Amino acid sequence: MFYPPLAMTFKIRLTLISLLALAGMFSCGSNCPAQSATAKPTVAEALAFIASTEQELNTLQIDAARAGWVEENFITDDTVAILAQANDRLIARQTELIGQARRFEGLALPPDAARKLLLLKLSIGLPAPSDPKLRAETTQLAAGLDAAYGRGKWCPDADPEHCLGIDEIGVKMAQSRDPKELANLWAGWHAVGAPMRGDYARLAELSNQGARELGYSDTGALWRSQYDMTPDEFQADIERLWKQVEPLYLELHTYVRRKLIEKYGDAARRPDGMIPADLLGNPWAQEWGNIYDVVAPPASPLPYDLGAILKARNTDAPHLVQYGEGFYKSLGFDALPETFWKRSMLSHPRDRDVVCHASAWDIDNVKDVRIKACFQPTADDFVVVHHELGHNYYQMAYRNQPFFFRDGANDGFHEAIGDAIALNVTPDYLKKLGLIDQVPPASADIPLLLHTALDKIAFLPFGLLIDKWRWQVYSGEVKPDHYNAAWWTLREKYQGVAPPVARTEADFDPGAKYHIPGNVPYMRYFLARVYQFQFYRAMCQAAGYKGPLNRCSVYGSKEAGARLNAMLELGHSKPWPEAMKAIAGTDKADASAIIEYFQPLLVWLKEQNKGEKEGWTLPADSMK
Ligand code: X8Z
Ligand code: ZN
Repeated sequence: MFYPPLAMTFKIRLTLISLLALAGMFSCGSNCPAQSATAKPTVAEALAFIASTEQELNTLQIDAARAGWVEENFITDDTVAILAQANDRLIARQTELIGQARRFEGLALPPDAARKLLLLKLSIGLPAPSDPKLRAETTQLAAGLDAAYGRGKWCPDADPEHCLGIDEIGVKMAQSRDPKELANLWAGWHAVGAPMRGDYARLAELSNQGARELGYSDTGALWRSQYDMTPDEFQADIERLWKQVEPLYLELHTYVRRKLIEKYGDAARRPDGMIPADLLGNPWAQEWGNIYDVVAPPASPLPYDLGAILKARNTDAPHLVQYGEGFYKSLGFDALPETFWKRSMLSHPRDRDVVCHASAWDIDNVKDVRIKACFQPTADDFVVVHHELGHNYYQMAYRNQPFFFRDGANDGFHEAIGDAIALNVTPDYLKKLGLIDQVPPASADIPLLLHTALDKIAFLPFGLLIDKWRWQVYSGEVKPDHYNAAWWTLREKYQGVAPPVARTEADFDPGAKYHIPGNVPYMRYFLARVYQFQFYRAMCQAAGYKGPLNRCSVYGSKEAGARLNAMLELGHSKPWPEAMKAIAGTDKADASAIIEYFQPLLVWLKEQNKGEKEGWTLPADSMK
């Protein structure tokens, strides 16, 4: 998504133009302290600048949020143009304010004020050149790419009635067990990316120019600067976490590959040991829970099929969301506001193009929270509901913070809240909801853990590689004529998956993943996979739970809710390690909780994989 990515997933972060914004002057009007261009600025001037900036950005942000909301709910040439203009104003003003704030550098400010100036400098998600023509080109390209994804369809034949959007393709790829059909669906959806290549390359170039004007080497460096440590330290921290979890992924990959070969034979077998990316139940092979039935241990079907139960009960989208809301309420959080139900888009409208990819919004930075999604009664969407509500409850928890602190401790925190809550959807909890009649015996733990691992563990290398690709693109290490090859080099290296049909540079497969045309940074989701288990374990401890981690549900625990809220209400007011401390008692990201959660499965997988060759070989030209 092109407007600052936070706009879509949690809020419009930065904002529009002000008539008060005269060159070299603060927009504090008659309240401006006396000043001159050369005089050394005072603390009072800095505080006045911050106060007026917060007010201005807050007001203007609402307009940009509305433009984004309407465009994604009703994609037309006009809404795309309106969005581009809103973001043009937003980025222009943001860039000006960052420039003006430079004069306060080196001034001894109160810690909160210094942090606000730092956040002002960091919080621009799509930097653009200050040349108005180039900036307009940037915002138009970005809005166009977002719309192109939303409009994307695969038409298997000449009848337009048969065209499929990504929500329908997602369901078909989850359910089909026919390798030919899967390859067609995969290739059909990935064709959506190809026309985006030129625009994407130009957008990266323009965005880099904007980043350089702001003092960063490229847009990737700006993105990596958002984590209360240097970009290099951040990269090292990511590698540390990946090394902690990589062994789990290798075991899962080895097991799943064998089961797929048992099921599909040659269609799944490759001499290099990689898995064809279309056989994993998801258009991007990012989460594999949908193929549980294919890889299930003998005589161990899942004890219940949540998707089938929801469907049999004709659970509609609002009802699905009410399940999620019920969980948050049980922890002591408020009900969702009336306006949430009136203004959210919860199902695919019949008669217009929308961006179906689920997102949570905070339109007015106070209480106008909403979800935009095309929910279906599936187990996947049961999780997505909790995920999106996690964003909305975070937004509501930090709404009393000043403007600059109304955000997550970092973007990974924002992505982790709802997932941490969804981990509590245990058999015990489903029985409490009346969705199942009986809690399955302890022997069902391995099937349930395997199902969860297919989503959570399988995702880890995917979450890692998307921005590894984008960082290479932004740094210039990967040039446009190698976009697709570089994408697959990373997919092969980290995930051990291969394209089911031949790829060339006529394809642009990154474009078929929402967050690339949508300009949403992705490392946040990798971080969130680690954080969510830390948050979940901390809530379980707060609730006084003592058993195996995978069976914990804190449903109804006000103590767990209070522990969570202690972190949520901090928003972005403190560096993220302090927020981590507030919930988990440690100031480090740490994969020990995810490892603890899956420990029984890891033992089981190792047993299953005995004698099996682990891993895969990479093509010689990508071994560097
Ligand atoms: O994009 C999302 C959320 C919205 S913030 C639905 N997720 C990533 C994805 O779908 O690729 C959640 C998991 C990863
Ligand atoms: Zn999210």
